[in-house]
Amino acid sequence: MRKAEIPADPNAVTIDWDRTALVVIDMQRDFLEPGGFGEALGNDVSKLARAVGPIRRLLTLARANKILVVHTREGHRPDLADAPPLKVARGDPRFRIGATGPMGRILVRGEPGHDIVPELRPADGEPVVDKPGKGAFYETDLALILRNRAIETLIVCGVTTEVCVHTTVREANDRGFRCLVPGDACASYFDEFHVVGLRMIAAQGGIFGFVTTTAAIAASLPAPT
Ligand code: C5J
Repeated sequence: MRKAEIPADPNAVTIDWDRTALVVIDMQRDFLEPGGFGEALGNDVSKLARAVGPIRRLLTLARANKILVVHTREGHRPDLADAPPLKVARGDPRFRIGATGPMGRILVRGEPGHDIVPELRPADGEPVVDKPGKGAFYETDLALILRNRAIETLIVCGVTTEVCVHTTVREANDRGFRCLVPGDACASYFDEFHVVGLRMIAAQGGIFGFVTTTAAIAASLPAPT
C-alpha cells in the first residue's frame, strides 16, 4: 500500500497509489491538430495544446512510480457499423465522421488522425482503449481492465473537459471509482466550458469527483530519477 493525501477541491483525498490508474482521454491528432475532427467542427484546436505539458509530466511520474496508465481514443470501425447515425450526421457533410480529411478518414480507427499525438505516445504495455462514444466505459473493456488491477481511484485527464473527460468521470463515479481531475491537464475548445466543467465535478461535496492540479499530484509522489 502506498498512501498519499492529495489537496483537491472540495477537499483533500487520501488515495492508495497501488490502486490508482492514470486515465488519459482522447489526446488524438483528430482533436488536437489542424485538419482533424475538432477543427472540422469549427473549433480553435490550439486551445487543447495547453494540456500536453501537464499530461507529459503525469505520464513520466506514473511510469517512474509503476502506476497503471490507460489511454483512450475515440473513433470508429472503418465500416462505421459502430457509429450511431445521429453522431455521423452532425456538422458539415464534407467533414463528418468517416469523411476523408488531411489526416485520413475522420475519427476512424487506423487512420493517422486517430493516433495519439506523438508527445504522449503510449509506452509498451500501456492499455489503449478504443471507444465509440464519449464515455470511456461505454461499450469498452475499461471496467474489466481496472477491476483486474483492483483499481479504486482514477486520475482522469485529457480532452475535452466538458465532453469526454466529463462523461468518463460521471460514468466512473456511478461505478464507484473515486475520480481526481487535474484541471491543468484537461482542456476544452471553450474556456468557459473548461472552467464550469471542473466546477461541476467538485460541486456539492464532490458530486462527480475532486479537482486538483498536476503539481499537487507530483508533490505526493517521489520525483523520477
Ligand atoms: C469530442 C472528446 N469533444 N474527446 N470528443 O467530441 O471530447
